Amino acid sequence: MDERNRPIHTFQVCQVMEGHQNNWLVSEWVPRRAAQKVFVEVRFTLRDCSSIPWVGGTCKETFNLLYRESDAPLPPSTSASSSSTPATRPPAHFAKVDTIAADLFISLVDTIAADQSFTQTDLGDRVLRLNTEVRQVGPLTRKGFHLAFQDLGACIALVSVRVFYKKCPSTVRNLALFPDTVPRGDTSSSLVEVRGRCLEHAEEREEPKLYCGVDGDWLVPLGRCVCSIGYEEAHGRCLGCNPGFYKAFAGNIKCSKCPPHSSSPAPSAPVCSCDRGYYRAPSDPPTAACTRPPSAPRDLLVSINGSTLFLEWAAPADPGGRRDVTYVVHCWRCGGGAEGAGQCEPCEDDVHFLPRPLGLSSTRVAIQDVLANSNYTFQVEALNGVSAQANRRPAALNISISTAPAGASVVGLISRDWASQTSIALSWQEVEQPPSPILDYEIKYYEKEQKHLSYSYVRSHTAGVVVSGLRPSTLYVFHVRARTASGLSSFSVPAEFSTADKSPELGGPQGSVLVMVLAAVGGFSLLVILTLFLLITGRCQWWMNTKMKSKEQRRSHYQNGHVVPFARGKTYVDPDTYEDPTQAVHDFTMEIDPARIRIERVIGAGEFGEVCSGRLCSPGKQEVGVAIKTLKGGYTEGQRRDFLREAGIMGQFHHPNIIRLEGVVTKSRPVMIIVEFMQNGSLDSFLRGQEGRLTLVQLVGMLRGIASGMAYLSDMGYVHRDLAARNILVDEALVCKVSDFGLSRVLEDDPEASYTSVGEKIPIRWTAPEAIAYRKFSSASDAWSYGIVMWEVMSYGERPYWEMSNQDVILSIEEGYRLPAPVGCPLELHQLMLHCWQRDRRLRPHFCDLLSFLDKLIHNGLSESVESLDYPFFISVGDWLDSIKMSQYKNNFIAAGYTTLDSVSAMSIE
Ligand code: ACK
Repeated sequence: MDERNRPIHTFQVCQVMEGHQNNWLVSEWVPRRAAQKVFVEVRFTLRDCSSIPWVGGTCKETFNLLYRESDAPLPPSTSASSSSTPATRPPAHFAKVDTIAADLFISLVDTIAADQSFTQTDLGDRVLRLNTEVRQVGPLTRKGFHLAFQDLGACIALVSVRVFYKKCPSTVRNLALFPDTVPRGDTSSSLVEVRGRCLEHAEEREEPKLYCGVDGDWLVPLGRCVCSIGYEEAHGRCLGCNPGFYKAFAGNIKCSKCPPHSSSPAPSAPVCSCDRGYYRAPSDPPTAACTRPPSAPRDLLVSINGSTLFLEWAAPADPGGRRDVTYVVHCWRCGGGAEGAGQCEPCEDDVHFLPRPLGLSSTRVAIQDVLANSNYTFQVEALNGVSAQANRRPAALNISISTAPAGASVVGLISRDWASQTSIALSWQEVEQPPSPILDYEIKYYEKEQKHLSYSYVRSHTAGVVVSGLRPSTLYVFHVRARTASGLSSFSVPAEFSTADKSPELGGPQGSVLVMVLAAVGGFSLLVILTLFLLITGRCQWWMNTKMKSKEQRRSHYQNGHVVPFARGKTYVDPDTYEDPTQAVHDFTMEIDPARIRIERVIGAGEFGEVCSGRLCSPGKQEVGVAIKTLKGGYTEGQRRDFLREAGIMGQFHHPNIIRLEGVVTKSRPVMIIVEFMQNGSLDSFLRGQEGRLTLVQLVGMLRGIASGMAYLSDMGYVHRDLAARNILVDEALVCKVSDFGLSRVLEDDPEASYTSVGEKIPIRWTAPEAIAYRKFSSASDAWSYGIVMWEVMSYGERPYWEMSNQDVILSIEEGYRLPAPVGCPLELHQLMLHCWQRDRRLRPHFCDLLSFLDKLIHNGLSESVESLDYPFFISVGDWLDSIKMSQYKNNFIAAGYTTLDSVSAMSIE
């Protein structure tokens, strides 16, 4: 009976009175199955020896647990003695698991009964206690094993033996199924990593994993599966969405009700299909409601102003449930007068829509260039994102209008004034009495050979135009028509003209030896006439020519590239052309007695020696402040010549914006060059110290001064070659003067002259590409440098191209990059810089043009100058686009109505 008096079967032994006991009980063969390690739970009772009267030292209080692995049951003889016939010999090859003792013995409070039986119920005051002990056996590798219990003389009853192993049971976690897993059997406690498999209608998000611990517990869940589209999670499984619901994305989200105007009759719908007459645009998400095309636009109105029509309408009453309504405008012209009436032709290609005819999001459009005396019909269609899917014409509204009759053709015969390789100048005659005032002319042209490729357009306010950006040696066809208040006239009779031939050996704009020779002869004749004239009049106001040149003269001067000024007064003489260069110093400078000079302090270091400030006294005159450039001792004759060379050049110039030479000291030591003192030093460092403190008028005034000095130099045929803010000096009244004539060379008497020299250091950031590439220095390359000086001034002495390397500067210029407008720099000044930085040097402005532009800018008042300025350098928007390497946009600009630079300057970001 157990402790609760239930009958139990036991194996028992109690040979405590006899010595040398060795009794064995061996189990049946136990198959191992998946176990690597098994647990053996033994329940038993054991009497303590002291409770048994008269027992000696032979009594034991423990027994041994043993096991033996085998792939099949052992034969009975080996396996054990039977319970009926105790074995005298212990079974072979059993390994000991442990010696087991009882935790709790039967406690005796009275004398024990004589027969020693544990099965007796009448134990009086004795309390029977069952012991439970668990031992681990393993790791096991064979197919099964026997257990054995060895008694060496104890009084013991074995009540039960339970053999088991532990496993992590199959489970579902995060919608993944994990199979039964047996923990590792070795002694290490490392976990078994198990990969889960997603349940039906679920898909893997991150690899699902669990770890099986030694005690059969699942640990550390990782990754997960989610329900596929059309399925949602319920009770740890993925179930299909009900009809009327959908789920468009895999994930742990619920099915959603179908959006408006859609349905899902079957379960597990990934998306709801649109009801009849409703659609989804390709870009609409499945969550979006189904929509339909809009109704027609409303209240279409048309008005006319000159040759421009304006259409306006109201948005459709029903946008179809969408916000992406756009409009398309179709145009038909149905002839004018009696003879053309009734015949209608599409006219989208003949007129210009502003902003465009298709994809309009606003409810208005302007239509330019409508013909006079015509009937136009316009149709405005409303579209939205699903119009393309609705297999029917968009809802539309029509309106018609007749334009007033225009006068007769107003453009006479077109003639060619001149042609260069890339430009052709045209003019034509207006008919005597145009029916209504001519607003401007539209010139259409194309390459004759490629007629069908594309047309280009330019506009002109006068009866002439220079069409530029053309290809050399190419025949072009030109048509001209006038725009009057009552519409466009028809095109003139076409005229065909060719651009000049390319002549790479000469490289001049005219490109022909003949023209060069003629130009030289003409220039010489002009010089002779001018000399005679000057002799007669005795006046030498040569520079007045520049100022008095009419705008037309300047323009033709510009159009023909950089030609030498029409009338030149004095020409610069290069000291190097003297047989003895020191003679030039005598001719152009004044020797000063060093006693008249008082050196006060050193203000800097020049190339040849120190630069000092001091005073110069002249008899009968006030003392003046001077800067004194010295030639340091130990110089060579060559250094002396180079040093004085600058004085020989400077002495030839007399202009308020050129540093004034007071004289030289050559007959005593140290050799000195004395120039006027400029209180604010060099322009670059001056600007850096003034950041943000000068007004726009002051900055532009400084630029004007530099342009004036440079105009003087270029008129004298002098090329500076090192024009940069560091070589401009500033006096106390902020007057800027060009200085540093060390690098300068003469511009020879050739109209196109600029020459190539070799092996000189070049200030890359300030120098024009052709001067860098093949030393082609000219007034046009000085104009490039002037653009850089403008940028330096407007950015308060910032380094051009910042920290870019010289090589990168060269490459980026080559690729068309140009410095952007400095902060706060007016648009027109930046445009002027861009104009100076045109790749084709012939297109760069002359200094006299720069000067007159800046004068205008100053006189028109800088603040409101944008509206009031015209752009004397750019003949057309096309020229300007050419200059900034955006020629491909010419037609877009013209089509959008940006035909003047004024209108371009007023353009908004939109
Ligand atoms: O930037 P700065 O003060 O201006 O430092 C240089 C330095 O001498 C070396 O060239 C200054 N400098 C040169 N010529 C003159 C001048 N005519 N008047 C005043 N400073 C001058 C220049």
